[in-house]
Amino acid sequence: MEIKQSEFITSAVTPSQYPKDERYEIAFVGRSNVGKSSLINSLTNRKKLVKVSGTPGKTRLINFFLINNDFYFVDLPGYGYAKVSKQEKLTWGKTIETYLNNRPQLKKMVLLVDCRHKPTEDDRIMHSWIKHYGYDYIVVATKSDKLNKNELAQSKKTIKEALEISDDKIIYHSTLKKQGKEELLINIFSALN
Ligand SMILES: Nc1nc2c(ncn2[C@@H]2O[C@H](COP(=O)(O)OP(=O)(O)OP(=O)(O)O)[C@@H](O)[C@H]2O)c(=O)[nH]1
Ligand SMILES: [Mg+2]
Repeated sequence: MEIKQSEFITSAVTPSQYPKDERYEIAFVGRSNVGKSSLINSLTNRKKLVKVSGTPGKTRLINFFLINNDFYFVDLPGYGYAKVSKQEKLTWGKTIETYLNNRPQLKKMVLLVDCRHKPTEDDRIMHSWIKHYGYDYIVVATKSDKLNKNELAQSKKTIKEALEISDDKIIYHSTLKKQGKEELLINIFSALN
């Protein structure tokens, strides 16, 4: 599995700003700073396709990237960043819900959680939205280079319990070690076929 081509297409908040295109989409969602942009860069073999934030909580827009001239990666705005106002949190929720509400071309959601932490209340709400809307999904536990083998086993147990999911719903990924990349690409491509 390989991504040979990737390009930024557009940023959007409202549906009228989404690409006018029926091509399939894979959407990435998770807490601010969890590593969404880094993961997209890793999968596309690009260092700077998506800006990796020094300051978390910067991405307020939905960003669309055309992959292999065939489908889109959709980088959704990160949630759970403490320093944003209540109003911004509402806007975030509305932006994501509007996107999820009417997206027949959305073939899979990638829900990112930090492998070092127990999934938060926000993560659990996001997970329940995905299930509510009936989208296929995979959970990616990010930054797996930060844990040793024992800690990884404990992390898996914690994430599985918190989200009430089975083993085959979680992939561990590290941008530093490129761990989990091939497995995730296979998972994504299989949703597109
Ligand atoms: N060690 C390690 N650090 C990572 C990994 N992935 C991301 N990071 C770091 O985590 C920080 C946040 O990464 P981003 O990719 O910007 O996270 P994001 O989810 O896009 O953040 P927002 O756009 O603010 O929501 C950066 O400092 C990255 O370098 C990883 O696999 N391992
Ligand atoms: Mg980002």
